[in-house]
Amino acid sequence: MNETSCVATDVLEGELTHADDRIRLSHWLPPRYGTMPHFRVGQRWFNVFWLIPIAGLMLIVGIAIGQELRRIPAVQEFIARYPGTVTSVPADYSGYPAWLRWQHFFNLLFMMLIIRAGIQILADHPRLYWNRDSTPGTEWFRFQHEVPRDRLWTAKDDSVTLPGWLGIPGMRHTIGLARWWHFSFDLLWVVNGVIFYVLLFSTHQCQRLVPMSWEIFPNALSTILQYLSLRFPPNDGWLYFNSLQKLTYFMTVFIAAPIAIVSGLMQAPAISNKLGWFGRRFNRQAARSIHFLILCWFIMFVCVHVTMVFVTGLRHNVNHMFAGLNNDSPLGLEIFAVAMLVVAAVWLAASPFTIRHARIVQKAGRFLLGPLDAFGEWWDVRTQYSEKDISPFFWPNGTMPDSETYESLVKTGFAGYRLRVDGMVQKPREFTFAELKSMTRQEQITAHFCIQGWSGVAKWGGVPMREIVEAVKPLPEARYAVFYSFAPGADGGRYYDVHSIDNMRHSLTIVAYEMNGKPLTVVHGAPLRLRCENELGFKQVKWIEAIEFVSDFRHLGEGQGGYNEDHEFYGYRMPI
Ligand SMILES: Nc1nc2c(c(=O)[nH]1)N[C@H]1C(S)=C(S)[C@@H](COP(=O)(O)O)O[C@H]1N2
Ligand SMILES: [Mo]
Repeated sequence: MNETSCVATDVLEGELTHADDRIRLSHWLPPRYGTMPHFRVGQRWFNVFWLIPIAGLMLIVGIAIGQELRRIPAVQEFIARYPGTVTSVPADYSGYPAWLRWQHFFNLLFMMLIIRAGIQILADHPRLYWNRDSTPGTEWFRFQHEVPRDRLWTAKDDSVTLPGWLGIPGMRHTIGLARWWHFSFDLLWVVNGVIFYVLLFSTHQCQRLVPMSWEIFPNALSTILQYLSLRFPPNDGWLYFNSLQKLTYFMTVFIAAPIAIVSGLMQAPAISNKLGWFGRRFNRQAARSIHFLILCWFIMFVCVHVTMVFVTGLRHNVNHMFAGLNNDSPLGLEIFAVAMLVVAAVWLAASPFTIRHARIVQKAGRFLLGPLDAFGEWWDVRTQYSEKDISPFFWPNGTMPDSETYESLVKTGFAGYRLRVDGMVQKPREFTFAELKSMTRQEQITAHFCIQGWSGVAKWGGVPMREIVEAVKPLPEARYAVFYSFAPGADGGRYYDVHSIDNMRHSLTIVAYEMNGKPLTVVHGAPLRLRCENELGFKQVKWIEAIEFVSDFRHLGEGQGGYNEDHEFYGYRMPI
């Protein structure tokens, strides 16, 4: 090795930049607005907001039909026979105990944050698909224009700005922060939900929510007729929910919530890639679409539920759920008002706080979720795909390299490229491109999960990382591998990312120089890019210049374990 074309990684270390602990407008992606949400039927796109007048019209016509129907004697008999409430099961007389009232409040507070952060996550790739690939034009839902074809359009370019009162924190491409909110409150919401399930079934409260007889169905139909005809059934909420209520609550608590959890987890590369056929069948895009439809259900539920609480006797309803009383006292209204003020305060503070204290949000989220991420990473990936699954389109992403060194490598077809591997190793080394290609060539067809939400299947060919690890022999203290890119990150300074050494020894971790049977293109990371299949896309460093083994990464850059971790507040471990 007498050439000196490679830079030692301690020099590269010095080139890593520090990052702000808050979001500064001048350093962030400039705002870009999308479109109104649209859904596609066949070849045509429809604005979602058309559904509002359509629903209004259907409601008006429904009321007229309901009133006509109630004139018919047979319908009157039906309603007399099935008045709407199944009382044949014993009523629960314990009213609304404190645990139930607190859990209801926490649930609504957590759901508000989860929904807002979820919409922010969606805004990072504002398109939904049913197919496994994310080919532009095949989406069924979007709030973004068509993908331009006349220029390089990365997934980051595609992200859109939201109003700060809606998304958390609203600014474009703040998915790193939105995910901490979403996942942290998911965890709290699941804990709240598990406690709720346990208490529900260890008290008589389960009788409120769980249908115990088939009579619930005719009674629910009867309730619909009564509501529609605007002659409401009596509100006996202290003792019983009517059948329609009961069914709706049951579906929300016992069907929608579990589906939300499963469809959320199925979007994780580590989990999806571990599950073999199940992960292949319920691909990430289908899981995302289902997750979104459950969001629609929750939003609809909240709208209808709140409306009904207001129009069927607000004072009594909030006395039940907020004060635990069954009388005419004003206490329920007062507690309800205070609860709503708390919700409004959290609502208003969430986005400004996140922008000002981004690093705190990241650290708090990591504190809460760190152990779960470790669990996620530990799953042993095994899902591979076949040639026919290869996606026709694979979104490009990231900031392209712009250095002269890199340009000159491109001009020579990477003939002069050398991969430097050093740090805490017994045998620091440089590998020429020819040497890398003469090592074991491993091919794998795997799914790529970008943090933003798109995915794609590609065939990758390259050198197993375990072989490189064996060649350089890391010292026992070495715990991580740092990948340095030729390219800068989005806010200047060098792109880098850190991986655990265990992941580097995994049989499916390779440094790839081929994609879909052809030499890797510049856009997708030539000459060399990482594939580590239990982590998200941003950890698959492209345009690799060097690899360094270290015992710790706190001294690198801002110390968070990678460029996007430092600058965009992502988590270092991202198996989900
Ligand atoms: N050097 C570097 N590597 C990078 C990025 C980047 O910005 N710079 N972006 C990452 C992200 S966010 C993704 S999703 C994948 C995208 O790989 P692709 O362009 O081949 O689809 O590359 C990752 N590797
Ligand atoms: Mo990504």
